[in-house]
Amino acid sequence: MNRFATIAIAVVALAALPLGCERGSTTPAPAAETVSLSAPIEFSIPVKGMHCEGCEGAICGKVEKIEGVTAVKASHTDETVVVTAPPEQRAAIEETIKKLGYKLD
Ligand SMILES: [Cu+2]
Repeated sequence: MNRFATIAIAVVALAALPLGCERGSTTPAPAAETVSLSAPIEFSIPVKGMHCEGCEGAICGKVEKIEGVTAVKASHTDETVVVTAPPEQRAAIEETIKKLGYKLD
């Protein structure tokens, strides 16, 4: 009777082990990598110093790589960069444009 109980416990313990492993391996974290950003909104940033399509392209290329940015439209004739992005990313976007050598109003 006693020996049977010991075996039963051992079987339960063995059965629980791979189950625990499996639970551990299904948890790894795609969720942990998604930073929580607000919903993107469209806003326009006045930018001085763009004088051709090359300038527009330089700004678009850099800004669209910023996390959360879903659309960028630069216009040297309007002197604006219209961005669709989470509002908390605005500072990073403006900083990126400044680093490219353009002036913000
Ligand atoms: Cu240019």
